[in-house]
Amino acid sequence: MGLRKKGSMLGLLTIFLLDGLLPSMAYIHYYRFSLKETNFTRLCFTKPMLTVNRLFPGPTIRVFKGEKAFVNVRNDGKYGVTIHWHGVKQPLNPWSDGPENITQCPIQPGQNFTYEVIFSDEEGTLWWHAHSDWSRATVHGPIVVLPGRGKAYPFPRPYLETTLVLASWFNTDVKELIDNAMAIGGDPEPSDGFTINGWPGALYNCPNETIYRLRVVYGKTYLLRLVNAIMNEEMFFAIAGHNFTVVAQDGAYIKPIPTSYIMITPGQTMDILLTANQTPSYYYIAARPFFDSGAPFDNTTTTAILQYGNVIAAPTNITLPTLPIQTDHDSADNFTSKIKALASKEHPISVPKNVTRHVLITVSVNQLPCELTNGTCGGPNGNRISASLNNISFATPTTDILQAYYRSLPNVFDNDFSDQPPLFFNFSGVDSSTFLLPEVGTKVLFIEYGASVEIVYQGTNVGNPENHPMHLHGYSFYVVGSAYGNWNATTSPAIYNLIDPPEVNTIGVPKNGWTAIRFVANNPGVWFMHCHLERHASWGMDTVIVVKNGPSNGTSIRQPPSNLPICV
Ligand SMILES: *[C@@H]1O[C@H](CO)[C@@H](O)[C@H](O)[C@H]1NC(C)=O
Ligand SMILES: *[C@@H]1O[C@H](CO)[C@@H](O)[C@H](O)[C@H]1NC(C)=O
Ligand SMILES: *[C@@H]1O[C@H](CO)[C@@H](O)[C@H](O)[C@H]1NC(C)=O
Ligand SMILES: *[C@@H]1O[C@H](CO)[C@@H](O)[C@H](O)[C@H]1NC(C)=O
Ligand SMILES: *[C@@H]1O[C@H](CO)[C@@H](O)[C@H](O)[C@H]1NC(C)=O
Ligand SMILES: *[C@@H]1O[C@H](CO)[C@@H](O)[C@H](O)[C@H]1NC(C)=O
Ligand SMILES: *[C@@H]1O[C@H](CO)[C@@H](O)[C@H](O)[C@H]1NC(C)=O
Ligand SMILES: *[C@@H]1O[C@H](CO)[C@@H](O)[C@H](O)[C@H]1NC(C)=O
Ligand SMILES: *[C@@H]1O[C@H](CO)[C@@H](O)[C@H](O)[C@H]1NC(C)=O
Ligand SMILES: *[C@@H]1O[C@H](CO)[C@@H](O)[C@H](O)[C@H]1NC(C)=O
Ligand SMILES: *[C@@H]1O[C@H](CO)[C@@H](O)[C@H](O)[C@H]1NC(C)=O
Ligand SMILES: *[C@@H]1O[C@H](CO)[C@@H](O)[C@H](O)[C@H]1NC(C)=O
Ligand SMILES: [Cu+2]
Repeated sequence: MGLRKKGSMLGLLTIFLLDGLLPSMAYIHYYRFSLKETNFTRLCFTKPMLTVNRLFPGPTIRVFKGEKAFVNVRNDGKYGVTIHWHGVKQPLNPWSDGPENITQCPIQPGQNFTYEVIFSDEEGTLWWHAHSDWSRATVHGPIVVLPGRGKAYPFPRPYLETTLVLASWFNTDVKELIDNAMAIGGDPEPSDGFTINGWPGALYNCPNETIYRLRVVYGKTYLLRLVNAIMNEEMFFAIAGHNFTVVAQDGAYIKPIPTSYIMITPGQTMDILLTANQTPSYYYIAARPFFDSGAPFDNTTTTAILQYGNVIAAPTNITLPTLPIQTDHDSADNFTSKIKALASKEHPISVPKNVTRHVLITVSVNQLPCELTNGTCGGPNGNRISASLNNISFATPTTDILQAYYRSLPNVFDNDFSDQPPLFFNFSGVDSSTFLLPEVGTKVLFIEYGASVEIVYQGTNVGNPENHPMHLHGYSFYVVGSAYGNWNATTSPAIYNLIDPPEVNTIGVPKNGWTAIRFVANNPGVWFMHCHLERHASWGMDTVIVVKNGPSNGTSIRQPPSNLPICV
């Protein structure tokens, strides 16, 4: 289970053979994903779970910058599934983006669909995951985007590189778990543990074999591509006895950050350079939640072992790293605030300076009246838990919005998601009742092609406020500002960073605070925008932006593929 040599793909032979069979199409990659229920015994017990190619985490997609991958997904599971290519912009091609009933209907059991995954300016680590009910818990894997062919990293070439995927482990069927929670309107049970590359580690009641080992050679530097595929918790991550340097986030380079820990939210990826220069021994790599709300969460710690290859006997005592305590938002913020775009000559950025479309979106967890006829709901005061953006709790339609928009089908969505919350009050103050009751609807935000957009996400003190990792499909965006309290149109822009803001696809909005993002709406399509905490997304903390077509064919949504699973 050591580091894999760059380019050698142990265990992924079928996939890469296919790739290798087509040398004449060097810049197009072909993958086959076979979704099946698989029995896993490595996690303390046997449990059937849905996996891709019997792997957990699933296979790695590897491309060079700007290339293309065709991924044939064949579903032999029990339920319909879709796959999303998280952080891949898919220029003009929302048809392959994946979220259920937003850009397509699910691939039904026995069916298959070929996604065309179009890379453009992404470079670094991204990931793919299922985007239907909670199947992403087990259906996910890394995407590695290498520098363009013949190009180098903007840091010394590492000796070797590997991926590290953080995931949630549920000792139950995740679809039943969320379906039951939604049926009674309560908080779903937290996961039973976390894993690193599919292994929970030493701190669970498991046999000692259930740990991922990263073997290193003294003196060498390793590139660790970290993916947070966890369902409901943001995570602190550290390596005992070692500092490391973060060099990229969400498929874009950042100014190197030397640090002893990171905070990474679900949906985010971080590329880390680790030099094995400490006393040769065994060291724990560990991750546990950053969770600053009163809601229930999985308060366990997952570990892997960093093992110097020339150490023969396992020491009896292996040191754990010091991780910030779970509620330590200072430590979370201190790390996050250090992240700046690399913004070099080779990797320039282009932050919109002249905003033409201002959008303010409140982010809340709230409540709806119970609809059960035979009992009370599982939320506070017997209500049903809900979540909203601009106090609208998103209702997933039964016809996909992309289809409805492209073919002008009526009664699928409303085009009146507002640029402002319906009401202004002291969002982050003590009044937590104003947005307690949201409106339910399928409202989408229309944006003109080419607009320079600023979206301010404003956290509210409703329900259990917490840090929300907001994710936007079809784009990456610049995080120009973030602070606690209420965003103020006069004073807040004064603290914006328009020089080297990080360019990401997922950003944590601080509890009772705000985060401002900017992007140019140059990718027409129907793009989902949602909290990447899965229970919040299930409760309605979602919306859709529709970026209209530009003036030409080359600035317009492509034709749909002929075999797209459509909603019937
Ligand atoms: C998984 O294991 C259970 C019990 O051990 C068995 O009944 C089931 O058939 C197995 N499923 C698969 C897909 O192998
Ligand atoms: C995919 O579906 C098509 C029909 O839509 C079928 O002809 C083809 O054999 C299927 N491929 C796989 C790998 O299941
Ligand atoms: C598991 O632990 C036992 C004793 O505690 C040890 O002999 C064995 O080598 C360990 N196995 C692994 C894979 O570490
Ligand atoms: C890690 O960095 C801290 C300062 O941030 C320093 O005090 C500590 O000695 C460093 N640890 C190692 C192992 O280099
Ligand atoms: C998490 O668990 C630890 C014990 O492992 C406990 O000390 C701590 O209070 C718990 N934190 C929360 C927020 O529940
Ligand atoms: C392991 O660590 C504990 C506490 O740090 C210490 O008491 C014990 O002697 C150590 N055992 C060995 C074999 O080093
Ligand atoms: C965060 O950074 C500030 C300023 O650098 C420092 O005073 C504070 O101690 C740090 N907090 C934590 C928890 O590291
Ligand atoms: C900013 O955008 C507005 C609206 O499109 C336009 O009228 C104005 O000229 C622009 N200003 C600059 C400095 O580009
Ligand atoms: C209420 O009715 C539903 C079916 O409509 C059933 O699944 C559920 O168990 C019932 N709950 C109680 C508390 O009786
Ligand atoms: C998606 O639409 C189908 C009908 O086309 C419906 O059965 C399914 O429940 C919808 N999914 C969600 C998450 O609402
Ligand atoms: C924004 O800040 C200015 C200057 O401090 C203040 O006058 C104004 O009332 C604030 N606006 C809101 C909506 O709080
Ligand atoms: C429109 O653009 C697509 C690529 O997005 C291309 O395949 C097609 O040929 C173009 N059509 C015309 C009429 O230019
Ligand atoms: Cu959230």
